Amino acid sequence: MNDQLALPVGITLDRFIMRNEADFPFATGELSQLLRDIALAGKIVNRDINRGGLADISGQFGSQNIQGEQQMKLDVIANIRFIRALKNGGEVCAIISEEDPELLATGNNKAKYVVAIDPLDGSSNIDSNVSVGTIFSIYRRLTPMGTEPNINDALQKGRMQVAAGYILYGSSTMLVYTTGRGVNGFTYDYSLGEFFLSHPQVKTAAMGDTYSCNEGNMDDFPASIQQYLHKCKGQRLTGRYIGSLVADFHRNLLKGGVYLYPSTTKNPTGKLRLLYECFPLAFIIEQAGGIACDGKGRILDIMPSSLHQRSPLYIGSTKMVEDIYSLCFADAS
Ligand code: P6P
Repeated sequence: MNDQLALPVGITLDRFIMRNEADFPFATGELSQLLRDIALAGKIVNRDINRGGLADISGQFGSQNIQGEQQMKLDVIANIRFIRALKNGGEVCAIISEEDPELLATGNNKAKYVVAIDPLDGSSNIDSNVSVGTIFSIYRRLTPMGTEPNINDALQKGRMQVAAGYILYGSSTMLVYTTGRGVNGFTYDYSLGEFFLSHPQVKTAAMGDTYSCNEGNMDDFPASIQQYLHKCKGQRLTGRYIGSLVADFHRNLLKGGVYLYPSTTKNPTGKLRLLYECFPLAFIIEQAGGIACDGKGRILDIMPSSLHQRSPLYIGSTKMVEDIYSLCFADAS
């Protein structure tokens, strides 16, 4: 399928969606509306984050999510904002959220889409004003329209995604997404309340000079990963680790590089979640010319067996990820 036609920088997200809907011969507008619903919730969460310290919504909420992680107040708020936008938008029959243990049926049983979402990834950083992000993945439901959705609608291979994206709440707020025809980035102008196309047809370099990894866990990593990291140091590559996946991923997407979160003793199957972290970012990186693997195979080929399943993740510039894969493969042989 051809990449999307490069449209002029400065076009609004809404007009971009409309122009590209025309390229989909059987488009009926639901996916376009769903993308608008996500963008709207992103604008609201952006406002909440920007006034976090002033509105007594910073700090911990006082409970844990299913992952056993302390929820921040803004985790809970962001989750409420996105779920409300997706329910009210009417295009989604079911939601899988990092913040909720079970599949959430929206009641829109005639809707054809399912969304997996991490409403606010990296939120443990938020009180120190480090960039955080929302990550989302969109599938077509498998159950018949008009019926109650079930878990099988959510447990689909990564390659079955119809769209994926993230919103980075950073020095500027950006929405970056793909519908399978390339990757495009939009920057939010809060004075106008609009996202504008700023990064058309993003492509990632085949090789980068940056690796992102929590080296504090180095002694816990598989030998092949320790070997790769020693190789990076020998080549004088730059270690950059923000500890916020969307921020680390976005930098590597634009400048080239690789992000690694291997399995550790604490997280023997990896820390990152397949459905709403690994799959959407893998779809984006592959659309931008990069690769994502778990050390055994491509992330997008994995068939998930549970909603909050975790996976090791090596994602970014093709040559760097291929290098990691070869070392993991040799280690396993
Ligand atoms: P560690 C945040 O909790 C997150 O899911 C990602 O955003 C980030 O890359 C990673 O975990 C950080 O994990 O163990 O290095 O603090």
